[in-house]
Amino acid sequence: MVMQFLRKAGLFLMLAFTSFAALAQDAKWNLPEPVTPMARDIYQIHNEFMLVIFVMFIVVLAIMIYSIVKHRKSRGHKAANFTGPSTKSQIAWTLVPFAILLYIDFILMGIPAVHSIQLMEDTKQGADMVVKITGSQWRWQYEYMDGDAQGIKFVSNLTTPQEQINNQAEKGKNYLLEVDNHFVVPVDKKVRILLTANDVIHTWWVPAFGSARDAIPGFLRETWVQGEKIGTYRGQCKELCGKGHGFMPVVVDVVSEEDYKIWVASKKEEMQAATAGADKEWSMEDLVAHGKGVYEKNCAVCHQANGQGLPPAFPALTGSKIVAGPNFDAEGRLLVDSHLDRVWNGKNIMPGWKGTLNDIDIAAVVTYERNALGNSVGDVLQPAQVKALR
Ligand code: HEC
Ligand SMILES: [Cu+2]
Repeated sequence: MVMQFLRKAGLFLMLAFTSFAALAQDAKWNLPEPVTPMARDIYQIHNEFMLVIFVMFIVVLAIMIYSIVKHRKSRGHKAANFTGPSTKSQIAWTLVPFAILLYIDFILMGIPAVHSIQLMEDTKQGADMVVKITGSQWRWQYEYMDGDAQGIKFVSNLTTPQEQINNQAEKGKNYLLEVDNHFVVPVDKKVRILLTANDVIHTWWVPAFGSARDAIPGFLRETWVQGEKIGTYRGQCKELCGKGHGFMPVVVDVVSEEDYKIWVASKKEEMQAATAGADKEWSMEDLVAHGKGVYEKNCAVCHQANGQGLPPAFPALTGSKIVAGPNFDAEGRLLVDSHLDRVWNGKNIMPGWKGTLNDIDIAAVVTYERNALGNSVGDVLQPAQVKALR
């Protein structure tokens, strides 16, 4: 009977162990390798705390096992039946554990924890540059506030193909952790990050940096990053922020000083080129072609690639009265609740795009929506008309 049970239990344990070992091979057991001073500090106190916890666990468990085995009934031990032990011993067995915990909590763990928190909060001291990061459903926008990079501003969109998300294609290596525009920072420079959000609470989080901070609408919150190792680091929004919560990753390139300079120059050129055509007259074909790309990157998450939306949360653009209506009144003023007004200013969950997209992108996406996705309004919105609104 007993042998049979042991054999079965042994077999079970062996199976459990082998499958566990197989799993363990590619599991990560610790925090990712820290690459900023903040992450290193967090990593260190994490390990220290684990050690404290481990020692406490072993000591308490050892006393328990010893007491149980040593005083078992078969050895002739009997449960004590005393009542009302002396006040002295009561005070002692309250104060001694209290003192031990006081020491562990305040000295062993408290001091390093306070040090770590101070490090996290100190965003200003020695900061080399400032970047403002804005979360919105469901993308991050980066804005360089000072230095050579001042004026650089871009949106970072998920690039994982829809087929991979729908299980129609094999998932890539950086599945849901890849974006079109990486956030680029120079190595060893302290980057002060100002965080806010347009709609709901998001969290900008890169595990290897140790920085995670909520981006809250109406507030400017801060964190900082000082990448010590050149490389690409990936993170995610970790605040449940709606349907696209799992689709707004963070990708940061920590690059050398020279590479950073090259990147700043090329980004500025790119931005100039993107707005250079704002004054010329565009053809409908060119606007629709450009608008398709803008739409798929920025609008399709909610309104769907085919324009059918997901009613009632996200209205269809195909057959929409707003899309079919005029944008300007007879005097050329923007009409309230017109197509362009909705795209420019947003409404409720619909984000306003005037701060995110340039004039060409807005003109193109509006023209696209009016003349594609099953609509054929037949008119063109020129980038110059959008520019005039600014
Ligand atoms: C986060 C989801 C989301 C994204 C992204 C989004 N929209 Fe919307 N959109 C909405 C919602 C929700 C409404 C309805 C707003 C309301 O009336 O309350 C809407 C309404 C609209 C309307 C009016 C349609 C109607 O019939 O009410 C237009 C036009 C529109 N969006 C265009 C765009 C364009 C262009 C983009 C991309 C540049 C875009 N949207 C991106 C959510 C989104
Ligand atoms: Cu989010």
